[in-house]
Amino acid sequence: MIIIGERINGMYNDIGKAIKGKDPKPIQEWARRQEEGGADYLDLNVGPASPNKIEAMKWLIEVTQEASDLPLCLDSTNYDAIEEGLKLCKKPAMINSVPAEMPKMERVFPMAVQYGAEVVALAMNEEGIPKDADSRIALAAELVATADSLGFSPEMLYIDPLTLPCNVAQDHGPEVMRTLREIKLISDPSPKTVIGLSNISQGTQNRDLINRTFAVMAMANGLDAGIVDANDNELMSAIATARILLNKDIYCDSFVNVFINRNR
Ligand code: THG
Repeated sequence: MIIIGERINGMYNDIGKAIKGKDPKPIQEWARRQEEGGADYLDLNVGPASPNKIEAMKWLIEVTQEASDLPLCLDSTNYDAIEEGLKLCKKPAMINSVPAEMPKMERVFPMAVQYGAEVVALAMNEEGIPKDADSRIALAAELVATADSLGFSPEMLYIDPLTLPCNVAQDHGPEVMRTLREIKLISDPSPKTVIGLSNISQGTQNRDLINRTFAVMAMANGLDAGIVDANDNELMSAIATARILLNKDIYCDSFVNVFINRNR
């Protein structure tokens, strides 16, 4: 599974404060820590409190790139902030995200083609997040068809079935699993899938256990990428183990020592 580190998000106090006070240190420290933890991409989200989203995103990209060479996942609903950000990214980035709404898809997909970016697309539209798998899959099909009509390849597309906290939307769990499986049948080549993992446990007890259980379940149902806490060692170990059990990595004792028991 592709690991997208979730931690550089203005929703966290330390990051929100760092953005406001233009202090690069906490950002750069989290960039390095997540890379060490095993992140493949770094999600950058300026958070709800930043008044100037464009300037904040540009600053976040610049300071992050001073600390890490990882590709970036630009997490914003402000597409001007994303476009200005894409101009600064040293590596092809990921745009996070676009819903199945025509004007937004028409803004995002051509921009992604222009900058060689991947796209995270949400299984939701003007009416919100559907409860059942069939409606999510229908939205995913709409996203794939629209992307294709705008010259964007499904292989560069990561569909997010969207997860709500299990304490308020417990019945969504099995629907998300079926959505993950059936998204692979939409097209050939198929789109990829991604989930913002920590959403599933917001407001619950024992968050880490819920996160890692959900992660391996989703992986068994075909999940390709996750926006996750890359510094949760139990989670990262569970993901590494699931990769072996799903035959994505070769099992050997030295592998187990290096990747599963690391940092313990
Ligand atoms: N899908 C996509 N992008 C996303 C999400 C998604 N981006 C944002 C989010 N969801 C993924 N990132 C996070 C980051 C943090 C948390 C959840 C998801 C989180 N934060 C603590 C909380 O809210 O309890 C904050 C604690 C604190 O403030 O210290 O859980 O689903 N495409």
